[in-house]
Amino acid sequence: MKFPTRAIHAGQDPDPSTGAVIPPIYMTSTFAQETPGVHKGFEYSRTDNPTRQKLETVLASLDGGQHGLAFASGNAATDTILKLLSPGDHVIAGNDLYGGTYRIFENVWRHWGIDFTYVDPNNTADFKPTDKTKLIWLETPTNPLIKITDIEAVAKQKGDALVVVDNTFASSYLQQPLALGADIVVYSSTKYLGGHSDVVGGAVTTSSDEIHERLKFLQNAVGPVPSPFDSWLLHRSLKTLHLRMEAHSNNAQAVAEFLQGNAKVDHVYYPGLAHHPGHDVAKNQMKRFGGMVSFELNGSLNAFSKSISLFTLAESLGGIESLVCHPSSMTHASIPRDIRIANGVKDNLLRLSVGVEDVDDLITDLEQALSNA
Ligand code: P1T
Repeated sequence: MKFPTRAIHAGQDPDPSTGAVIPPIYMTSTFAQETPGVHKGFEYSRTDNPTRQKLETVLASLDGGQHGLAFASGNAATDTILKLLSPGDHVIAGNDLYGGTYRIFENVWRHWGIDFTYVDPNNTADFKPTDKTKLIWLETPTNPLIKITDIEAVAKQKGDALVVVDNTFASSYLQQPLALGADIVVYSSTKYLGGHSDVVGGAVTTSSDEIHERLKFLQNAVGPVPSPFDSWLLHRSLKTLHLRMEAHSNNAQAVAEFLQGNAKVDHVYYPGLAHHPGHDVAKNQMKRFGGMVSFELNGSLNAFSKSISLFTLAESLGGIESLVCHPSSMTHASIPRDIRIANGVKDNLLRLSVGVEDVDDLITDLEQALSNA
């Protein structure tokens, strides 16, 4: 079955006891047992919950994977994957990635003896593992510079290391990392999967039974699980993912082209623009170029922020409403300034999460805010 059909039907059979077309939210922490160990498949909601299980079914299906796991946040999902490692192991990651991921790597896991090396996301050869490399961590498109890494090329040279792809910016609809050779896909489902800025969540998919067993063990043993209500909200959102991603991509392309010609804009980062260094790779590995556009402002940041009205100044991304973020003071403030600047995240960089409002209204708003900047 094709993607939209799976998005709407996977894990969504009508409720057998009542016929409800939308299965109810199983808002329960525990489940009755007839005699010890005799039950209907569920014991305790940290271990498993029917609403979460339905979400995990559709997550796996949309990624073309065998298994899906839902987490309480994207960071919780990232942290759980890192628990697959042992002291002395080495990770290679791109040098442009979400500030919170960098913070988990450097301020949580380095302390436990994991070594991290950061390389140029554009350069496949830099991701070649050493003997100690156990994970290759790709974020593509990257946050916030929207760089593109060739997943298939990195997977071909991975040796014994596992390739993890943070697919948050693309979503399952635009990019299928498992089919390109990745072992694990991770999401902040707070973003496009959720799509309405009303839920924080994370997700992991894989086709490996062994990896799934280890992550499922950690999910239960440590407990970073989403509530039944959050699981239900996410499942509802996934049914329109394909429609939203098409609309985000259309709007972002138009916004990027508009920004490119504006005197108050120094540089535009969007893989749908022909000058973008990752344009050709993105064309191959993504269905569309997505909804995230970054640019360097040649003007007053404060005046721009005060003038812009349809784009809300806020962290996060991927919702139907447009947001603007200043990475150096917001999402990437946990990266030391010298490292951030060396990696190309300048103080005048702004990141747009282009929503699905009318695109002419979005461009009119940007035009007036830039003229005031
Ligand atoms: O916020 P949380 O659901 O825990 O997800 C973390 C995360 C993981 N990976 C990527 C690529 C992300 O962008 C994020 C979260 N990012 C933001 C909050 C942001 O505004 O960039």
